Amino acid sequence: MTGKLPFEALSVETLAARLGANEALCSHIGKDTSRWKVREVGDGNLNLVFIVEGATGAAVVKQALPYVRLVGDSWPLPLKRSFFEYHALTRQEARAPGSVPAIHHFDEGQALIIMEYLSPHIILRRALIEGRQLPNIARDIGLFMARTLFRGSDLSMATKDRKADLALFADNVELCDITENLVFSDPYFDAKMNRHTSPQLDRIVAELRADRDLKVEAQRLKHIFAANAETLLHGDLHSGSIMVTDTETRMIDPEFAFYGPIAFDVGMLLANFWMAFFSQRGHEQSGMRDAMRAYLLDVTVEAWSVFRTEFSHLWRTERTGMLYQKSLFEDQGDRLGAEQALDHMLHQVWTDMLGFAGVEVHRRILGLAHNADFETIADEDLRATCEAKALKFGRHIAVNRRQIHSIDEVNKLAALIEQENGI
Ligand code: SR1
Ligand code: MG
Repeated sequence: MTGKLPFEALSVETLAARLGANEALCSHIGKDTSRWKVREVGDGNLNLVFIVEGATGAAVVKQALPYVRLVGDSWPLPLKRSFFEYHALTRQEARAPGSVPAIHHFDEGQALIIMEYLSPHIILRRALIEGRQLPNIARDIGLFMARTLFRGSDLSMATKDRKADLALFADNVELCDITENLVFSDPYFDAKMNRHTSPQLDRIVAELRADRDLKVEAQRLKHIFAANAETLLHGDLHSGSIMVTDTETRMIDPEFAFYGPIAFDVGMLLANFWMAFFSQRGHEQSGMRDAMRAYLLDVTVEAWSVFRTEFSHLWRTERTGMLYQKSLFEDQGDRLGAEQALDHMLHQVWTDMLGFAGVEVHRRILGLAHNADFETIADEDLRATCEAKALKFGRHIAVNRRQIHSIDEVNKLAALIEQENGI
């Protein structure tokens, strides 16, 4: 296939005929297409994802569709998101080696990426719903965030390169628009595609939407998201964008990548652990999940601590960009000045991270795109109880983020809300 053919969506039936001559794919799985087995496994909101197994191996073929899969062709979405995903993956691999799947081939015209088949990895969200405690995820994700977010910023890159990259990713307009609306605005009014567990949550939802402080805070966060082009973000770093085994962690799906605030990836990620925490009550059919709840809070502590430590290490050892240049600090014998600036920066990331986490919790319960942590709780009253607690928690950390000083304080609040009765 060449990039010059008009775009055509692949199917299980056509994939072998259309990609049978693709050298990159054949070199990984074998060229005898009669032995290829093709499955479509995409369960995300946007794309087609095929697993193709051949005589000598397997690969993933991911193809963007010209519309939002979750909604259908009434919501067109440009194919170029595949271009941004490809370029984000190459940068993430360079900045945090081994953290993303290997790319075998990219075809811009067909909006498809052929990449490493991760096996026996499963989606982190699924593992957390099953109650699996994975020992390495906090460390792996903390390192990934620190390395990609630091090395994609003006703290590290030559400013000419960063500006060129900023211009490249600035065109990811439609995916940013999804986040701008779905995360920061739609949850806070009666937007058309919203849904929530009803009637159980109706009163709470009405209260949240009438909450002026919350609405203002959500818009301040949207402003930071849109205006603070600090670094190349993953842009959609939730537990559905991470694949795991007991010992390995890989980040996938960075099609929402663009230049935004460091705190956004961190906040979205931690929000998903806090949602996993509040959803555990709904998954206790085969036994209490107290240990899992404690594990999930520990993960937030460790992920934040690893992020901070690694970011600080890179600040001290790789600060080669135009921001807080060493010529103003260390080279003048003012090491403490550099430490003071680092403290300020981490404090800002902390405060904004809490805000982004709060609105991410809200949008997964009130907006269009829900998450399986709550959705798989079949008993609607029980689901609503879990969701109501998460909503309360999300509101508190978003609105009071400037008064919260430690992750232990956040987790104490989560534990207190979790123990409350009713909704
Ligand atoms: C219409 S897309 C909805 C959500 O799915 C993606 O995974 C992003 O999180 C987006 O907000
Ligand atoms: Mg995705």
